[in-house]
Amino acid sequence: MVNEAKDILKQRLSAQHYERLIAIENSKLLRFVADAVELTNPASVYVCTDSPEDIEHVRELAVKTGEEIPLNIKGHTCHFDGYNDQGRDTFSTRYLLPAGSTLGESLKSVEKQAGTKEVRDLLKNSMAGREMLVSFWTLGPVGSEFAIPCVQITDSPYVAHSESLLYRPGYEQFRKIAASPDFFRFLHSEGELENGVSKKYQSRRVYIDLEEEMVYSVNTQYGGNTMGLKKLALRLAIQKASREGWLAEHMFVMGVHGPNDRVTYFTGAFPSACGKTATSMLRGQTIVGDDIAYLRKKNARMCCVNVEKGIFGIIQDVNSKDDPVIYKALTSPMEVIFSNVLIADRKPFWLGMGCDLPAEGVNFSGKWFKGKKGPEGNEISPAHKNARYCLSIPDLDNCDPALDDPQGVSVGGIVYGGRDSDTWVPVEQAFNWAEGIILKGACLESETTAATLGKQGVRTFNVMSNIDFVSIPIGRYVQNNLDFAKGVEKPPLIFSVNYFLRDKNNKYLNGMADKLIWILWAELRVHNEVNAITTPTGFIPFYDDLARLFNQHLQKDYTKDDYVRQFTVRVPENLEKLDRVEKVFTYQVPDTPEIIFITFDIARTRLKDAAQKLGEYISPFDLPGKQF
Ligand code: OXD
Ligand code: MN
Repeated sequence: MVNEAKDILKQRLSAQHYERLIAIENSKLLRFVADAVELTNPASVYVCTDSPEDIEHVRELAVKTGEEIPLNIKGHTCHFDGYNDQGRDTFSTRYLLPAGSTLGESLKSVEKQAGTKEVRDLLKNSMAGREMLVSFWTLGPVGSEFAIPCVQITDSPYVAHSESLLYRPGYEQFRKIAASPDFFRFLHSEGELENGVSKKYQSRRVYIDLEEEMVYSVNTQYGGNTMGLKKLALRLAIQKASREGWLAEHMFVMGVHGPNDRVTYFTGAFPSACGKTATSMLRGQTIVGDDIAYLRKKNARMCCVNVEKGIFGIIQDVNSKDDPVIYKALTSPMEVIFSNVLIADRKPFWLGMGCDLPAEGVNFSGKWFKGKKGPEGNEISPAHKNARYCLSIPDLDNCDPALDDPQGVSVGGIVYGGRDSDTWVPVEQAFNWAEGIILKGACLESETTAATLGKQGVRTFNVMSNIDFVSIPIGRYVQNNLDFAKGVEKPPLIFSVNYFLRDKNNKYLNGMADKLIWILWAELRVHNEVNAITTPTGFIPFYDDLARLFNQHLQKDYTKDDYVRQFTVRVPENLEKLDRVEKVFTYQVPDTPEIIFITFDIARTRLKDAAQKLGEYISPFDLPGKQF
């Protein structure tokens, strides 16, 4: 078998690229590449090492093929995905499962044999006339206990280029693991192109083989469907983590800077497009990562790393006032790939950038002018709501020094937040770890956004903000989170945050900048430096503490009226939420741990008792333990 693979590779690769592969001495890798070459039939194969010359080759190829267009600032390019290929396709992303097995109703799957045949048929000859790129990356800091080696095969230099910004190099790491079969594999082809974009988007498929730890992706270019190491690897990692006793989460990691130069590390799970990147980039704080974290227990502490080293972030609403660090990066000479923005005069424009947009240019629909209508008759917006930027964190002014620490950082606090217009208060600490996991993480609901294809604004259950990526039965996934605190001396405190709370007139109750205050308050709680008010749902801040923090960090007068509007406990909405989420667990999660239902009952009783004494809408000033 290996010899057969070697023969194929020898025939199809130049001596230089054949040698690069053979130098790794891994038969599983050789078979994977040989199979992909035979299946997709590329005109040539380029095996990338970690050298700057190889990354330069990929960068140049992206421009030569037209997948990226150079912009007016050095290092900046722009890529467009097809009109119908602007987000993660959660419908066509499926697990390949042997007949008769299931991961639970809510996780989409396809029978393995038939699904594998289907996607391989779509991949047949898909790279004809194009160069296949074989690149090696590492999830997590190179050489650390957290690290997982990965190999990505793609015919899209845009995908390989983006990954060079987002992930740590892995070729030398592969040489070190030698014959080990323990790595993730990704095979992607954009398929037939028309005007530079995937033509057969209706045959877009992203199929995940959990047993083989490999993913096929075809007829798509959008990063979330094609960059294997991002959300596709997260699915593989969740299963691996469950087997091995660690966690893979959809979480940022940031250094929160408290008094006297103290830095406390927080992780935060938010569904896509709900403020996760903006939180990790808060003014005065430092970023380790904005999207995916691996957590392990070490010496009775919970430690975590950023799986990535870059950001593939949503660009809408990034402006000099609200996101000064990113805005500066996006307007300075450094490597940035913009995608699906509006280009005019070789400059990128996006929604919410803080200036008027030009009336014409080029966007994801091709040549664009104000008033242009799409096939469904709606006006096409100048830039897509899910337009993105891709850059490397070490290029940012606020990069945390622990980004590449092989030990990871010790976690002090965890925040969960969704797009919630009417229930949760802006910040609240859970009473303990189990309540935090169950009533904050496992109860997350959010309104759908442009990060995924389909209707926006629909309130959906999104356990730990990981619902799109969970690859094990959901009950077991929650239980793994509950169990993770065992043996940890001081488990991180768990908080919920809500940046999207509105009043009866649908007006947001908070400004964009306010999130800094919630995070700084949480940091003080981790160190026991502020007291809190006990509510039926958790601990909330005292008014005086918030007023001081608003004044000190935002130079803003925080009024008692604002406080009451934001922190009033909304009993009916909280009860409705418990009922909604309980229904999901009851009907869609057959392996729900009993502790979830018990905890829901306890929370319900607390809410009802409080309502009886204090009414359905309880001002924080009416709650016990108040101090002014
Ligand atoms: C992302 C997403 O790109 O979650 O991070 O969609
Ligand atoms: Mn994400």
